[in-house]
Amino acid sequence: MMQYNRALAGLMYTCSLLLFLSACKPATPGASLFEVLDDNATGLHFTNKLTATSKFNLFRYMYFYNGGGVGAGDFNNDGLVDLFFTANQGDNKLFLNTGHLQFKDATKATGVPQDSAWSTGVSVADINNDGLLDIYICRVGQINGLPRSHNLLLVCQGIGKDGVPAYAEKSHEYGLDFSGFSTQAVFFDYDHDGDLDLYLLNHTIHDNGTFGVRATLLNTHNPLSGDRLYRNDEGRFTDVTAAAGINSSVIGYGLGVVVADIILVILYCSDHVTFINLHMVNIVE
Ligand SMILES: [Ca+2]
Ligand SMILES: [Ca+2]
Ligand SMILES: [Ca+2]
Ligand SMILES: [Ca+2]
Repeated sequence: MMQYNRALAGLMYTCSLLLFLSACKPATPGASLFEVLDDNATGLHFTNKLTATSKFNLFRYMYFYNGGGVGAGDFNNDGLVDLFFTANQGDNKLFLNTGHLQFKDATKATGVPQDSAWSTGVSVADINNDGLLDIYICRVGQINGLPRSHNLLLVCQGIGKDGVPAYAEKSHEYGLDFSGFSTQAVFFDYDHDGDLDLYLLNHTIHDNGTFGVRATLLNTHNPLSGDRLYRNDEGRFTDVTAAAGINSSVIGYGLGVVVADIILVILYCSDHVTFINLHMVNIVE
């Protein structure tokens, strides 16, 4: 009887899997489930155009072609997902979704700063828990050949009658005006106290071999390239990187960061991955 149940369960599982896989297949063999719409169809006129010069190029900055970022969220609370694009050498842009896959450029009306600094990743979160989405922009702010800059925190001040959100830059006020080589930030409540904390992923700008023996750099701190963990203390963010035991040395080559229910996984372009157990707040490399 047990064997029968197992066989039956196995058959049901196999049938379910086949049904699932068949549902994923395009209706017509060879046809795509997705359709590419160009910017003339959607209104999403944005290009992260890069122009290399003799003073600033791939040889001067090895992450020159890493690209910008895109954030999605309902910035004006109308039920439609809007988009925010970051640019390296151009302007960051915010597009509001007007429905039916149509977007309008609302950048100027929203007050998003335009200073030609090198923006990288963008994160969308309601940092002050007021029901309005806020935007955090990472930047490369301390490298020769680029304007000096710091990461930006755009806090939504409200939504106008025209449905356009308004932002104010508050990174200094919140303690998040980090200036170095940032890649991406992720907001999450690591200490389970109900407010959003921040992991800031940074990168270095030289090859690993130029820094000497790797083992001598572990447990050291670099103010520009080292990763950071910030605790949200009632709206002011405190750097708790060292206390949390996070490696923030100069040889961090951060490319992406993901938060899951159990562990925080930080992926580097080198051969090591950092796992942070959110319940025990410790590090395994
Ligand atoms: Ca919207
Ligand atoms: Ca907010
Ligand atoms: Ca928290
Ligand atoms: Ca807190």
